[in-house]
Amino acid sequence: MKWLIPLCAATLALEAHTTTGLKIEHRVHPYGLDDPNPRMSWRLEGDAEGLAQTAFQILVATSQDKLEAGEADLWDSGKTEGRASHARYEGKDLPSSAPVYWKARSWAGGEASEWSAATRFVTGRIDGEPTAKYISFKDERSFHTKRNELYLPAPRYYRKTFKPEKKVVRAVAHASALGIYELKLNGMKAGDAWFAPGWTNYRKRAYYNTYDVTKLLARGENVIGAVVADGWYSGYLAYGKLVGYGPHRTGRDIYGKTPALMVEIHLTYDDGSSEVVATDGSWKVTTGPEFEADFLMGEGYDARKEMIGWAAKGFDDSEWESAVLASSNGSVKQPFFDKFGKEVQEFGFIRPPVLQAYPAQPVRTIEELEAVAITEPSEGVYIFDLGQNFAGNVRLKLLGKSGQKITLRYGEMLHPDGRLMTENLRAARATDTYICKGDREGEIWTPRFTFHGFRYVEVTGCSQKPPLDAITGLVLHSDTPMASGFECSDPVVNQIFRNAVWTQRANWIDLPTDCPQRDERMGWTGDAQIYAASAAIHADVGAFFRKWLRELEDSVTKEGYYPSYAPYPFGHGKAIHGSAWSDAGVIVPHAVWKATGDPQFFTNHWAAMTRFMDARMAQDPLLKGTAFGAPWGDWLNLDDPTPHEYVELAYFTLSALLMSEMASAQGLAEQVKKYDRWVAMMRENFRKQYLQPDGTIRPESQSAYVLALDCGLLDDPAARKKAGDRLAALVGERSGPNATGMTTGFLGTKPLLPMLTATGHHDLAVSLLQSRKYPSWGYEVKNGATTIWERWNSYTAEHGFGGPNGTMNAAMNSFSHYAFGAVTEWMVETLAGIAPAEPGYSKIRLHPHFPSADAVSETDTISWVKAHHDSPHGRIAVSWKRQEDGSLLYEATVPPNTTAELTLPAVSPWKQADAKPETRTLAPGSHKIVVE
Ligand code: RAM
Repeated sequence: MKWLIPLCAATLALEAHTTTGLKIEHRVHPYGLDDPNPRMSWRLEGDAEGLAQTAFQILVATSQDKLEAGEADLWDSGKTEGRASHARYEGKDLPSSAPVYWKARSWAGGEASEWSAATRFVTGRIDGEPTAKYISFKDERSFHTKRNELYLPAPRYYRKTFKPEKKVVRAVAHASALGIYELKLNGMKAGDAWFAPGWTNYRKRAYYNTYDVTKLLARGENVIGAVVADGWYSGYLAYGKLVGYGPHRTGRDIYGKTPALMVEIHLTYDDGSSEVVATDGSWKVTTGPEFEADFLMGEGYDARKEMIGWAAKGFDDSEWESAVLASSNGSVKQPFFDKFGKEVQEFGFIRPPVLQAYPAQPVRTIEELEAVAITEPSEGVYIFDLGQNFAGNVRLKLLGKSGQKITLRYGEMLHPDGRLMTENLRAARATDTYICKGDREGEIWTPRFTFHGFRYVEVTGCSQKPPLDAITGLVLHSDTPMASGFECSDPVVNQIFRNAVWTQRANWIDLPTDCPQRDERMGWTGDAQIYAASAAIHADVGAFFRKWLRELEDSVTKEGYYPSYAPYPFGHGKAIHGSAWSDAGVIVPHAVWKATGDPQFFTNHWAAMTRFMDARMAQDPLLKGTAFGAPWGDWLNLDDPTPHEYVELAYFTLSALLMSEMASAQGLAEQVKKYDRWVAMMRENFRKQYLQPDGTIRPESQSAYVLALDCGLLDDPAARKKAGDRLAALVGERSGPNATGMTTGFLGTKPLLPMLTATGHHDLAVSLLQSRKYPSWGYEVKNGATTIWERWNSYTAEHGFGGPNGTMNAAMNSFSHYAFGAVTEWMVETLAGIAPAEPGYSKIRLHPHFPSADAVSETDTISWVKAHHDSPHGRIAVSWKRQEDGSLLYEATVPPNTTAELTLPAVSPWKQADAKPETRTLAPGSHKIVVE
């Protein structure tokens, strides 16, 4: 044993600890929670070495005063023995549409902590779904049928005045829309969400958002206002226009023709009685300054038409029309075109059969970006550089004359001559228009019902060169708490990590999208499954995936297959599926369980997951791997394809392995047996069909080896070693002075570095990570990337955006696609060495992997790494460093209520390359270790 442990910062004496980090259903203080038995969690904080919970107690009350007085009128869990820092609510029925207060404390080493700070959430309609009627404007226009003509209707403004009869002590609103909406009360915006109520298959389910509007209420007359735009419901959606899907192949009105609004405000009076103000035919409706508003096409705003004070008292709405019940617009049957042909469908109002509380953090403005430069590639055309590719909007600030038209266009890249590059946006017009009102004090505008994926904004129509602060970037995304950090001695690698995190942020707009800029922005399942574990490292994505997994299940085909994207807006009941894409239905629940420790991610979906596996088995009963759905395979590989059937066998095996693990976690012994049997059969079929006597795989592609190793096709250690060696050789064969030799696509890239490390080629893995040659992550960074590109060859210095002789499709070329960013999973779990050994990190695997001092020839080999992850138990932080004397300095912070298994070589890896690893258990606290 050569480990030297000069310092263990933790003290042995027991110190007071605190109970903190309270969450309910993976959110901190949600507005709108409709689970009758929500999951409540907390964590322990304190410096005492080995701090571990022995018991907990939760108090839940209907008011803060009661909670503070210890009067838990909803639930007192009592002192409950155990280590789990989460429990399901088991108190009285939660009140509907009401604030609820709770706190928790924990015991450790015989000592109770103080009570945590009280936290609050607001319930949704626990007592049933909202019953308010959906309202619309009277829609008499004929259905849009022209594919080649854009149709962009104006959002509608709704207004209602009401006078509470008595003194209101509490007012809780639930609101939803078919479309997207913003709600106001007495001129003030309720909540801070963008794009509420999110994207669902509105024909099956919609969400409502809950707001505590007590403080927005006034005495006497009150005004509710709402603006409703097309959003996902009836706006241009995904690649519908491009490929000719949707009613009349127009790509819009996918779910219905006329957006609709639903609001109910629950007023509780001081005498205990209550009243509900809800949408009905007495509301008024009109259009406002926005003359168009569409996710893909952009927004137009005529400031001269602003209606000052429209959502407040005293505004004259006598010119406004009366709203109508959405159902009164009647039936609208139209031909719908999709992959499966033509079908006449209903585009009139259909009330979503399920209305639930929005289960995740909303999309919010997370950050503002100042412009870093302005260029003028041609006269009067100003391009603002925000310095970072992201998704969101801008705040425009300018001085203009009444009627002056300012046009904003958005792009991720510039052409070499400085022009905005928009070819890759395809049919997304991504253009906003602002018509000035001529305010001498200046004008400020932010579009509200669109977003773009961009770094550059082109501004035209100004009378003179605008100042730098004329444009501010608003970074929007689902407000998942960010949870990771990584730094090392190579700045290029640090930028790779930042690029991945930014790409996740740019694509976390209500659901995991593939890209934020072009006419796609869909929840592609292949991308999501590849990236899910990385996503869960970078952010607390529990609530986010809780929502999306419902969308995924809502889109399952009648055969039982998970679709290629979810929501699946085209097909209405039918969907394309495919190997590795459909597997998201199994892989994502597994990944989120591992990260959060919450089994509901698979228990809630177990029936659908089982049905999927059985349906897939039914089409390949001998489990040989047959073509399964669309043949995307190792998507966007570099001329090194892997057969579709092979990909199917690999992914079917992987899913069966994960199903077995999740079945075992539920104690389903028969199902464990079933999946284990399938795995054995598939391994045998793999040996027969693909594995050669010399240990090579035919047909040979880099991804064939990677998948055989990663998906569990190859279990024999000697065979794995051979496959790893051959994989390394294949990369080597293709490498050269200007080439890394990597050829893997979406499927092969994520496990490439992990499998090289696992088979003894860690130095090669590190040199690929650190390479600046083509293709690599570093090549992107060298060429200015601030996000991860869709393709290795999205841009090359030689061929620009179009590939050699324009052979590459510049239109399908996103600069913000996260699949290749999944390398960050290996960076944190393997290079830094932080991984969950048990779901939710209650047991942590600390197993860093060190490159040889001269592993990398292009640049200095990484000599130190620092990383952290904020787990459910608190921050896990590690660092390692190659010291000047060749020894290894390792430091780790292990959070309370966990244990960590640390594996380090017995002798410094830079003194003896093949020193045996040793594993030790680390208790919560800080640890500093020198390996000589
Ligand atoms: C592209 C999407 C996505 C991928 C599919 C197969 O259009 O952007 O990334 O999963 O195709």
